[in-house]
Amino acid sequence: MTSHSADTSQSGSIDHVLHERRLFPPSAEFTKNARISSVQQYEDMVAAARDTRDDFWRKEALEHLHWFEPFGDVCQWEAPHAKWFVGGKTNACYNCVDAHVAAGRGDKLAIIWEGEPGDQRKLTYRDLQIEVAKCAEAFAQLGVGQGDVVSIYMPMTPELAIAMLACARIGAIHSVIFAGFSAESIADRNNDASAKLMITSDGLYRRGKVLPLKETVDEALAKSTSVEKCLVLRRTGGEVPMTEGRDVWWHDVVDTQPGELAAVPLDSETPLFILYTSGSTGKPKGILHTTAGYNLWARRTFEWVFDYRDDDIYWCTADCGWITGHSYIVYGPMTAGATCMMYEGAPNHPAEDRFWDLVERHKVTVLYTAPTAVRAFIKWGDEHVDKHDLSSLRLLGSVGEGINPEAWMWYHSKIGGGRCPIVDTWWQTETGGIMMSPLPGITPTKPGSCTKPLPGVIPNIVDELGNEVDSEHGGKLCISEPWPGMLRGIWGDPERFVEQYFSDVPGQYLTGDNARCDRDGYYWIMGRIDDVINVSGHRLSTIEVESALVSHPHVCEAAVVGRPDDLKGQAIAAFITTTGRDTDDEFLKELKMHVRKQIGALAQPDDIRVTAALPKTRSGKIMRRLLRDVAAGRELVGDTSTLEDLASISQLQESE
Ligand code: 6R9
Repeated sequence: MTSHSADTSQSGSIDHVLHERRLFPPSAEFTKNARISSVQQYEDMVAAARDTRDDFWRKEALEHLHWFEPFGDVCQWEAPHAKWFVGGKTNACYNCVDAHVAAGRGDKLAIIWEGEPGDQRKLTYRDLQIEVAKCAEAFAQLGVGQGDVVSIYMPMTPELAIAMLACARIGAIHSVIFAGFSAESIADRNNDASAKLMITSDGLYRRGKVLPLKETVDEALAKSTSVEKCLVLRRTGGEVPMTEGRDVWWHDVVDTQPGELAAVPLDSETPLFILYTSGSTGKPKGILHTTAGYNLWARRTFEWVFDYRDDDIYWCTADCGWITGHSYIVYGPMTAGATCMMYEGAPNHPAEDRFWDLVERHKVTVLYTAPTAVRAFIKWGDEHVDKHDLSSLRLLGSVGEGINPEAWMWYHSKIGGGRCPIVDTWWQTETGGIMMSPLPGITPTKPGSCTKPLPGVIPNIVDELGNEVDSEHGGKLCISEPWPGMLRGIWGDPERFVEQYFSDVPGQYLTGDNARCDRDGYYWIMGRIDDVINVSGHRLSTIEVESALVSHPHVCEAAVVGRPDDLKGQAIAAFITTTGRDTDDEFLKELKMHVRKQIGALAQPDDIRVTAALPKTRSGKIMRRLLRDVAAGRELVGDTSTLEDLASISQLQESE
């Protein structure tokens, strides 16, 4: 291991992250072959993107996207509204698929897929082109055209990527909904986006069981006012109800098409997709990304950060229901022409070594996963890793939350054999792609830091009032200049877009994260500034969960906070007051199921505590800070003088 260790005895709590000083430079071997192989090269790119922004991105766009018609202005920026590659015509599906076939690379594998039961499929870029064209042809037959919204609620099968790309092919807008969300959540998203078509499957495999999807979709469609048709993929072969006139099978309407429809030239700013994510209010917001800028950002950040090589077998373990799956399973790697692994199921089925078995058998070279998964692997024990030959790996990535130094060290030594650089990538649904990350050939890494901004990203740390602060001290993280992959809006809510992201510091994008920057210019993300919690790398707003709890007839009031959890990063702790009904274990179980039904399994509270009253300030605000301490089992700290009901706090502590 190439550790320049200043102090290797530290463990990795938040405090320790602040004192983390270990430095891991890339090996000379890695640097020699890397795409970006000198600090000078990086600094030149950073300077060019900053000082001659339009020239830099003009060149990038001309080299790395296909243009049916040339663009004029590179960037029109009237904060907070950006237009990139103005007036040009391109197509994200063409860039991902057809461009490779046209360039004689049609035989290259695009997707190596494995289902949870062990079934396998391999699709070349040419295969993908035909499948995507068929799917787009079926869309036309189902009355879906440019500008229509298509909701996708599917397992991680190739058809999920095919459906996304088919939308891009004709200018329909996809809205992928993670296949763990409830019928309520699907209906909310369908209605908010006025989705016209819904795509799903009979079910999916998870930990050896078949989970039904179609039934959930049926329940959602009963409440979705705009959806006209439902396209159903047969995955598990289970019996599912089909509604006459509305539901059609994939094998009937997609597989029977000729597969010839060409990609439609689309204006650069054509909406590509909506992806719902949690903000600080209860209502998830539909983050809007458009075609050219997003596509370029996804491709270039993929190539830079993952040091992409033609012979890589790249595996991002995310689900396409999240932004990571959009940018780093589909749009980034496919535009680059990479061979992508895709896996349907759980990491511990049939046993805890499934990932390592996949890496060994498919000779995965680049692995991109989340800290919550790394923590689970640590818990399951090294023996599952030791059984497998992981020598094909050359680079490891992390995303979703900060990676604790212990998890970083384990990932580095146990999975990476001490030889693979780790890229800890910081970014968001809104940013479209990675914003800060080590470049694996040049950046010495510090466990727990996402290191430095990529070319074109200008971070700025401000205080409560929006004034620039000493960045070593830390503050709110903003991005002060536009970048091609930035969100273009919140679907149907232009005011919220401005208010949420661009009003704290006018003209600058507010990320919602706190960060500090150390003397070496390394950034450390310190967590959210708002009421968003991060459960296993998934964003949830506390209010969303509170609203679900309060919608139960026997819950009067609810306060939800995150508490530290070894595996999930944060677990959900709920405090409630009730109508006085018997609050036994049965009731708490019922409440957990209720939240599950309202939002989905990932929002189910880990603990629910019933209390006579919630601690509030005199102005009636719930004192979340105190509840966070109670939930974490910490001594109460800070000022409690404004507490309306001190008794409620002591009662909460007793009930632990
Ligand atoms: C890509 C993705 C975004 C929020 C973000 C931040 C947290 C993501 C991180 C990280 C520290 C990292 N986050 N990556 N925090 N280090 N490497 O996860 O998007 O689901 O929108 O979540 O996740 O708090 O603001 P999204």
